[in-house]
Amino acid sequence: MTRTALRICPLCEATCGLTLTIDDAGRVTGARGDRDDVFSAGFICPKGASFGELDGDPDRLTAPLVRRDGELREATWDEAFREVAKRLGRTGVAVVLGNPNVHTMAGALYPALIVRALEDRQVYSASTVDQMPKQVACGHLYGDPLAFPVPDLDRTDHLLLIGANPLVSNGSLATAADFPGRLKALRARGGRLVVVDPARTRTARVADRHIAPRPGTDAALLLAVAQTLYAEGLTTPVEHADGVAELGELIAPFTPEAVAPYCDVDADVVRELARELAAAPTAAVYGRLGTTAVEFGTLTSWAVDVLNILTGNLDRPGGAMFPLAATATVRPPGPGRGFRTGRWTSRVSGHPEVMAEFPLAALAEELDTPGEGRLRAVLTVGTNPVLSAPDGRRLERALAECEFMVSVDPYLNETTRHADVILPPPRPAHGAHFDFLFGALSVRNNVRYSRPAVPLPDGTPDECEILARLTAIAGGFPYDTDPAAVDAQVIDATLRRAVTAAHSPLQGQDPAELAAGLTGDTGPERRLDLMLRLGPYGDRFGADPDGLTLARLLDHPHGIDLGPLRPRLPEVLRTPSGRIELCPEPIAADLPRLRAALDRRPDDLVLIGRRQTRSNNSWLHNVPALTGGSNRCTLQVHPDDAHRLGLTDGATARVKGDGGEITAEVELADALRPGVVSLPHGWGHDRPGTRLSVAAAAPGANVNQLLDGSRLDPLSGTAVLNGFPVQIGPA
Ligand SMILES: Nc1nc2c(c(=O)[nH]1)N[C@H]1C(S)=C(S)[C@@H](COP(=O)(O)OP(=O)(O)OC[C@H]3O[C@@H](n4cnc5c(=O)[nH]c(N)nc54)[C@H](O)[C@@H]3O)O[C@H]1N2
Ligand SMILES: Nc1nc2c(c(=O)[nH]1)N[C@H]1C(S)=C(S)[C@@H](COP(=O)(O)OP(=O)(O)OC[C@H]3O[C@@H](n4cnc5c(=O)[nH]c(N)nc54)[C@H](O)[C@@H]3O)O[C@H]1N2
Ligand code: SF4
Ligand SMILES: [Mo]
Repeated sequence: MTRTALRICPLCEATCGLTLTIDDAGRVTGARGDRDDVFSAGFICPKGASFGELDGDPDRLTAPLVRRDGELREATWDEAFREVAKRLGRTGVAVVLGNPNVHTMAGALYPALIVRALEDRQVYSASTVDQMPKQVACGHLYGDPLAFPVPDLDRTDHLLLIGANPLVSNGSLATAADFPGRLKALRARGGRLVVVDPARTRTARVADRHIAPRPGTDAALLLAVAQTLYAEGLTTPVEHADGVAELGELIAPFTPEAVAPYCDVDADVVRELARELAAAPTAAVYGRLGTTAVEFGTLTSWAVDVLNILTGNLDRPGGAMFPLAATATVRPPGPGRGFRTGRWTSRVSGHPEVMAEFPLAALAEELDTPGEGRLRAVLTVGTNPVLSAPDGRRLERALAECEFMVSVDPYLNETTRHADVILPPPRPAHGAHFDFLFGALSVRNNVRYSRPAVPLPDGTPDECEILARLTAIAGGFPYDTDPAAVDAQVIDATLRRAVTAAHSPLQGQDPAELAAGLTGDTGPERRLDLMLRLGPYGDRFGADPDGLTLARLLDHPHGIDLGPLRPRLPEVLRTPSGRIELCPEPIAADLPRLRAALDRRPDDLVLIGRRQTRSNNSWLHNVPALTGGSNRCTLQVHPDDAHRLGLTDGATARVKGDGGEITAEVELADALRPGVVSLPHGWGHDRPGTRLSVAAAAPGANVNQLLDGSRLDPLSGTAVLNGFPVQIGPA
């Protein structure tokens, strides 16, 4: 006998609804798209389809591991938490958070509590190898680093897509199930798709126009587009923007002619881009990893929004809009405190903090450099920085030497093999799922929740419980503190604020009484109920009887559609002026660096990344159904370059960068711009002491070993993963 259960897919930002088939033994035997899902309507990709195989991976850890006499051995949960409480300490701890935290409830609900509970800590995350430049740009423009405009995909007439490959990645910072179908629909309704990417990607192939600039030069390209808008009188700025005239002066040097040789894009093409953008009834400019993990990441991210603002497309249907999540905090409009970075700096290299984080690329030096203030201990949650961050070799030496390391991770992999304690979350089928983050990035407002598809065995904690217990330990409480107490405390604190806040519908009510009225079977569910009820669609504890509650959401297992995106300016703005600040001082101060780059001699060969359809960063290489075929770690080289470098298809190449040397199999690819080579990341599964039997059989090479951690976008601390120089020859 089999049954089915609904489960939102946690494997990428598209957040597709899946229908799982489950057998009597609780094994997931199949996954298909849930046709009734209000957001994804049946869409699924090969990763989602192998949910069952991933869920049942025999290499997944099923019990904690604790290091005894130098070896990681299985232990009980009690022993493992006791060991953490004994050795983690509350000072000198690095908290390192990885990508899966944006895909789990635990990752949304607890890391901030752990950080706050520690007395003295440093925080690192995948943000500084990913989207931090966008956050800095939005922070300065809108006063809120989490106010991301997303392209209004379903209504736009013109999409200018820069450094993103949603046909492979399925979209990022623009949550849209079935991105391919939505792009097809855009073109079917007469809309236009323009792709800017040094590689002719799968997305570029379906575009009306593909422009292939030199990697890393997009900031200049986009500013020249903006400069053309001014020069030709094509600006129609949104009414909430300050600094329009000042901006025109600031970017005046970036004329199409001035940037053309640097970008290797004709000045006329730049002008056409500007005219098309201005002429489109509605248009959205959208950039992703090729605009963030680059030398001028923050400037490029800022330029993307500048174009949306100057063409009047920010915050209007068909343009770039701010989603409104069901769990968003409702705040009265008005000026805010604005956004600042550099409130403190890192010990070794003096990197400014950005959103209270230091660059992930600087973790190794903070760990291995002796002196006062050196980190003692490391807590990793869902991250594999030995592969995903620059110079993994140095980082792993540092991890091996640190006093104590604990990892919350289902795998014994390149990073976690250095831990003293590994706390594995259970199979995804055992977990509840709610996308706290992606509601704020969704191209259509919606809310969906999945309860666990398969009940957890008694005595096994889910990831929320694991992190709640770590929160208690970080706060100095006994290792066996009831995790529910952590949730209860958060609920109490939130309600105490809500009953005193100005404009709150709960003013004067009794927090304890309100807390008693929450529903949900677990602490995290009660916290979700609270956030939904206080949120913009919420019932506000009865003030709006038709409003959203957890109970109401549970009555809609395929989710609730909350409608198309709606204009939200000026309510989203938190700048001191209460306006969009187009020319923030830190950004203006970085422009001379870009201007200087225009005169630089281009590098002979630069490397960019590429994502693979059946992969996800560093951790899906152990699922047999997703291995092989296109999912291999090959160095793509343009045939002209290969000829010049003495490389042939299938040969082994030696690749050298600042941080070291690797070898990889050559794959000839005329889809690349000459002078550009490409390697995917997340490979390099050849280290001893891991438990990844499938991945180890086809390990690939770690592209990030080519970096030494010194190439960063200075405003955001984000590593330059795209467009860095390499030397290549036959092995
Ligand atoms: N050269 C290069 N490097 C890159 C990139 C690139 O494009 N080029 N991309 C960068 C980007 S965008 C990102 S986001 C980072 C990602 O880098 P990381 O944040 O390090 O993420 P992953 O490599 O996906 O590793 C995820 C880890 O989480 C574990 N895990 C999986 N599921 C769960 C779960 O449910 N709970 C917990 N606790 N753990 C889980 C996995 O076993 C694995 O150890 O890589 C970056 N690195
Ligand atoms: N299948 C799959 N899906 C994923 C992931 C995965 O590993 N596999 N990872 C997930 C994660 S963590 C993220 S952050 C997203 C990322 O989502 P995307 O950003 O859409 O994915 P990428 O493939 O990294 O796309 C970046 C594009 O930028 C181009 N590029 C590189 N350098 C430059 C440049 O200087 N200028 C321009 N204009 N373009 C450049 C690259 O050729 C590439 O096509 O994908 C997510 N989805
Ligand atoms: S597109 Fe993303 S969310 Fe949808 S099934 Fe594939 S991996 Fe899962
Ligand atoms: Mo990412």
